[in-house]
Amino acid sequence: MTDKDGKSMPNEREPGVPSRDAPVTTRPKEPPTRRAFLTGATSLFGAAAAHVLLAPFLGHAANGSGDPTRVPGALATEYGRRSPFERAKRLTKPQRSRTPLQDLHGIVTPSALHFERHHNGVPLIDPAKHRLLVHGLVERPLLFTLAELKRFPSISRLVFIECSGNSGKEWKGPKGKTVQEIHGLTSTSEWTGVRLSTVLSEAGLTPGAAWMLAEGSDAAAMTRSLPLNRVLDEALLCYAQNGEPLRPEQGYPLRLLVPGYEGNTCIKWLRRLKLVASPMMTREETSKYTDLMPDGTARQFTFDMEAKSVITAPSGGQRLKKTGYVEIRGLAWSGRGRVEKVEVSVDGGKNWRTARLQAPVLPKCHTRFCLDWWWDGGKAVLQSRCIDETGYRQPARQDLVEVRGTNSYYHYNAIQSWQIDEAGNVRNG
Ligand SMILES: Nc1nc2c(c(=O)[nH]1)N[C@H]1C(S)=C(S)[C@@H](COP(=O)(O)O)O[C@H]1N2
Ligand SMILES: [Mo]
Repeated sequence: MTDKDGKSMPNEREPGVPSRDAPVTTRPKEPPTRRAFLTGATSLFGAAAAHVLLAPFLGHAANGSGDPTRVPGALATEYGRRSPFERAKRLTKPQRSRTPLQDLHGIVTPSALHFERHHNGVPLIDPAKHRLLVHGLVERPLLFTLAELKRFPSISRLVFIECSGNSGKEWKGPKGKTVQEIHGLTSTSEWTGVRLSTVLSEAGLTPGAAWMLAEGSDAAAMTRSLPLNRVLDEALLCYAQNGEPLRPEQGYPLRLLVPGYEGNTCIKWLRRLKLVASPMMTREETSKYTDLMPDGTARQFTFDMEAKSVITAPSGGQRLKKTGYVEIRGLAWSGRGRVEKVEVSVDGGKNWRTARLQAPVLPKCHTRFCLDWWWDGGKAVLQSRCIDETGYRQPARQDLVEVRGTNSYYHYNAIQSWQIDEAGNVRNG
């Protein structure tokens, strides 16, 4: 097909030629026009979205028969897209967005749906100009380009990140509506980079180097101090996520990843590591990321994300439409290591059954669990609890509050309850 200037129009194709054994009469006499098609599509996808999302599939649409075997499909693309029928999206606020956990399968979060938390926006950084400075208590202060960092031996690991503020509003009681709204500040990616220990051994630590300040090159210039003896074995300087360079939102072109630690330690847009003798007591580790205890003291440097789990289906805001078989599905994780076991209750914690864990079960990584259930149409309260390889068991809300009080905002990992009523509606409770 050509337009009026005679140029070929790759997105608009002839209606399909029927296959040999298909009756010719099924071919529409008058295929709907592109305009008519878009009008129809508009009701499904919205005006602006219809043009963008469906443009590659116009050949199909013009065919009008609804039979995808009767017309050649969309052409190959340089950078892929999802089906225009799929609508899962992040729940955004200006400086954060939440992963739609209820819509995901397995353990990997698609990069485009990884949660985001930035303290002052996402910077635009030219990787060719980006540098990492390593200085302080080192024998040789060094300035690295990205190309130099990529030359070092690489390592890839599937690891979750969780913001320590995830589910923080639940300290005051059940507040959020959906699993995305309550627990969506956690995601899992395969991260690739160079070990922190590799880079630090190039610089050479001098005696007395016990902590490390990490700094980002965003408008917040976010910083955290980290204890070297805890992070040296595992921390990575990452330049890739799920097989491609980091997304800008995840710290392009370089981020720190401290597996199992609270998300804010994973400094994005990383530009500086300073080796020091003791923590620098920056704004983020004094006014911000501390936990106020019932006696008025504040716990500081509570880095580890304790074991947690949540049922993602059925979950808040959803409705069970039929009685009978339901696969209860969820995610469990621990910043201390592997998930050992997940137990699920359908009666508000009176009885517990052991859930199936889907392989792979990796340390400091989301783990998918499932349980067969028959819903009889009655009321139910769904809960899950994670037990990690250290033997730690995710606490009930009252047990957590007994120890921590309700002054805290960060590090809320209590058991989530989903109430189901006789109509099948699922609510936080
Ligand atoms: N430079 C910089 N690094 C940062 C932040 C930031 O605002 N600036 N936010 C932190 C917080 S609070 C979290 S929870 C994680 C979120 O990582 P993500 O946006 O890739 O999910 O990044 C951390 N690293
Ligand atoms: Mo965070």
